[in-house]
Amino acid sequence: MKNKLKIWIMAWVVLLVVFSLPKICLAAEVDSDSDGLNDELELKLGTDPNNADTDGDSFKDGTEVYNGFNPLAGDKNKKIKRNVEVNLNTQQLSYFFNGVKIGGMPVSTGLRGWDTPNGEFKIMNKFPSKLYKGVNYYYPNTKWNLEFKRGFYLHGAYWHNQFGIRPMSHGCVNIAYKDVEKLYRFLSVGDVVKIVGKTPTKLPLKVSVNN
Ligand SMILES: [Ca+2]
Ligand SMILES: [Ca+2]
Ligand SMILES: [Ca+2]
Repeated sequence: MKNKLKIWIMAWVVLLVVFSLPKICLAAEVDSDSDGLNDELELKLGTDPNNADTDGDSFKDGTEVYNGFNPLAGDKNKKIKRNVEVNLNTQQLSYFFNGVKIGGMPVSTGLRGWDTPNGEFKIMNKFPSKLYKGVNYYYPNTKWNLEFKRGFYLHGAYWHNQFGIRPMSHGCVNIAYKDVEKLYRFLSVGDVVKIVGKTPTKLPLKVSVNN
């Protein structure tokens, strides 16, 4: 009898956990005050998940963070730390606000022999549009370019769709147009770009669904 009771209690506990799982997973997606930052991120960043404009400067928390401004500084625009990390092994880029990861995107870095350089760099220049050309390529009007080392950029690429799948470039970090503008708006000259890992050799990293 005692054992039966134990089994019943365990079954109820399992059921409870199973039914509450989707809610737990969903919490990361909930944006209670509709300010563009989910509740979980707001807790990490120290903003109020129930107030769309924590510092009352008329700009929403999410708008401030994703444009690189401090959502807690009012109109004083206190300096905050913004940085990017590109992992060559995984062909993924992550970006951080005050040490908190607030987003990521797949990329295509330099091909073997044209490897994107490892190290810690700083954004030197921002150009909304740029021409890239070489012996076998000519890409005019390329959008959203962030130079992090002389001649090396994080930039949009409209001529392929291999982001997160394989390296494609002559050393730059290629990003899909749907992702790159957000990163361009977020980063300023002087922000840190860290490149880690090694150009992968076993390819593709995942199966392409588009090509
Ligand atoms: Ca929010
Ligand atoms: Ca908020
Ligand atoms: Ca604000």
